[in-house]
Amino acid sequence: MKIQKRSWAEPYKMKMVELLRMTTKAQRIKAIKEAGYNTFLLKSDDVYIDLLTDSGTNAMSDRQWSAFMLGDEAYAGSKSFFHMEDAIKENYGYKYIVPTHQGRGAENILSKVLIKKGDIIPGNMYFTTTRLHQELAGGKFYDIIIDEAHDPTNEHPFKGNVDLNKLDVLVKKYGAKRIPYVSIATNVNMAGGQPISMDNLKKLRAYTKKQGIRIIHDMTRVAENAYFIQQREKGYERISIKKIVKEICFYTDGATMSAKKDALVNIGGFMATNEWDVFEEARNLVVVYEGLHTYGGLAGRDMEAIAVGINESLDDHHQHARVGQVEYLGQKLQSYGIPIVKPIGGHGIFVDAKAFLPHLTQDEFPAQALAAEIFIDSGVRTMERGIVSAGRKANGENYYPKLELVRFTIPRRVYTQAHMDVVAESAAAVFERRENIKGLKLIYEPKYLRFFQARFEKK
Ligand code: PLI
Repeated sequence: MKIQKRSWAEPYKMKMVELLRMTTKAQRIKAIKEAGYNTFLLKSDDVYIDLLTDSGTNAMSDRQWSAFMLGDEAYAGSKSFFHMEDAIKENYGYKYIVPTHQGRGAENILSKVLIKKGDIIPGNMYFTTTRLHQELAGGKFYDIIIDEAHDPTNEHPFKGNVDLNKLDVLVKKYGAKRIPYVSIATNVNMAGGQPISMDNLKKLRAYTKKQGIRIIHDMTRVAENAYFIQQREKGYERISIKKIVKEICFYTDGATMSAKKDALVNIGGFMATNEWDVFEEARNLVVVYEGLHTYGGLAGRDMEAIAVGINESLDDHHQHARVGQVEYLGQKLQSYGIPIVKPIGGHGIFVDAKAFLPHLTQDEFPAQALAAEIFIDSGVRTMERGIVSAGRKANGENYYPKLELVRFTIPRRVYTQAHMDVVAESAAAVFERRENIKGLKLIYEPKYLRFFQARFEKK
C-alpha cells in the first residue's frame, strides 16, 4: 500500500507520569455546584483532563529539572539570574531585563513606569490582567485589532494584525503625546490564539517611529506566533522560529512576558526594555512589588528553568508538535460540527458559545454555562472567555464582547492525542444535547478580574 501521509510525533518521550483521578457524573455535578458553576473554583483533584489554561501547566524537560537543581538561591546577584538574563538578551535581543514572579507583575511595573493619568493605550485586543494594570495606572485601553478578529468564522491568517487606520484615528484625536505606547500581543490570546504578521508589525513600526510612540510587546506566546509566520507568511517558510522571534522583538521597544506559557516553566516572568531611563525606574519599583532586581519574586531554580525553557521553546520541532496537537483537537471538534474560532489558534481551541447555544442571550452567560456542562460530562475543565472575562467598564456597565468563547487550552508537553480524543468526544456529547442546556445567573461578583472568583446558579 502506498503511504498517503507522514505523521508527526512529539520530539520527546515520557520518563515520569502523573496519575489522574477518575470521578463519577454524580461527583462532578456536586463539585461544579459547590464551585458556583465557575471552573476556576473547582478543586483540581476533581478534574480529569485540565484544559483550564496553558499558563504554568507545562511539563518541564529533564534538562530543565537538572538546571533546577543548580539554582543559586543567593538573595542578591544570583548566578541563576545572569543565566536567565543571558538567555533573554541572546534570544529576544532586549537590552535591560527586570525579573518578576509572573506576567502581571511585569505589567504592573511597566504600567506604573510608562502610563500617566488620562493616557491612551491602543492595543491588538485586550487581555484581562494587561488592561486592568493599564487602567489602574490611569490609562484607557482602545482596541485597534482588525475587525476580522472579532468574527469567529473569518479565516484571515493573521487575525492579530493591527488596523493602522484605527490607530491613526486615535493619534489624530488625542495626539501622540498622550499615547505612551502601543500594546502589541503576539499570538493574541482573547482572539483565539491568533498571530500578527511580520508585515503588519513592520508597518506598525514605521508608523510609530514617525509619531515617536513606543511599541510594548506582550511576548507571552511569541514563539507560537513565530510558528504561524513560518507556516503562513511569504518569505519566512525557511527561516527558523528562533530567527523569526528575534526579528519580532527587534521591531518593538520593550516587553512583558509571562514565562509560564511559551517558556515552558511553572512560574516566572520579566519586563524588558531598550531604554535606560525606563529600566532604571522599573528596577527601582521591582524591589517594592516583587523582590530584589536580581530575583523579582523568583527562586534561583525558577530562573535556571526559564533559561533552559526559552531555548527549548524556540526549537522548530517543539513548536510543530505543540501547535500540531492544538490543530488535532480543533479538527476533531470540527468533524463533530462544533463551531470553533477559525483559523485554529496556537494555544487552544476556542469554541463559539454563541453559535453552540444560540437559545441563550449573552446575559445568561452561555460560555460559562457550556464550560460547566463539559465538566459535568467528562471531568474536562475548560474556561470561559466571554462576557464574564470581559468584566465591567469604569462606569459599571458590562462590556459585551463580540466573542463569547469557551477555551480548551492545551498545556505544553502534558497530554496525549488519546486525551484529545476524549475531550472532543465529550464536547460532541454535550453538543448533541445542547438544546436542553440552561443559562446561569450571577450571584457573586468580585471587583477585579471577576472571572476568577465569580459564582453562579443555574437559571
Ligand atoms: O498569568 P501571568 O500573570 O503570568 O500573565 C498574564 C498574561 C499576560 N498576557 C497574556 C497574553 C496572557 O495570556 C497572560 C496570562 N494568561 C493566562 C493566565 C491564561 O490563562 O491565558
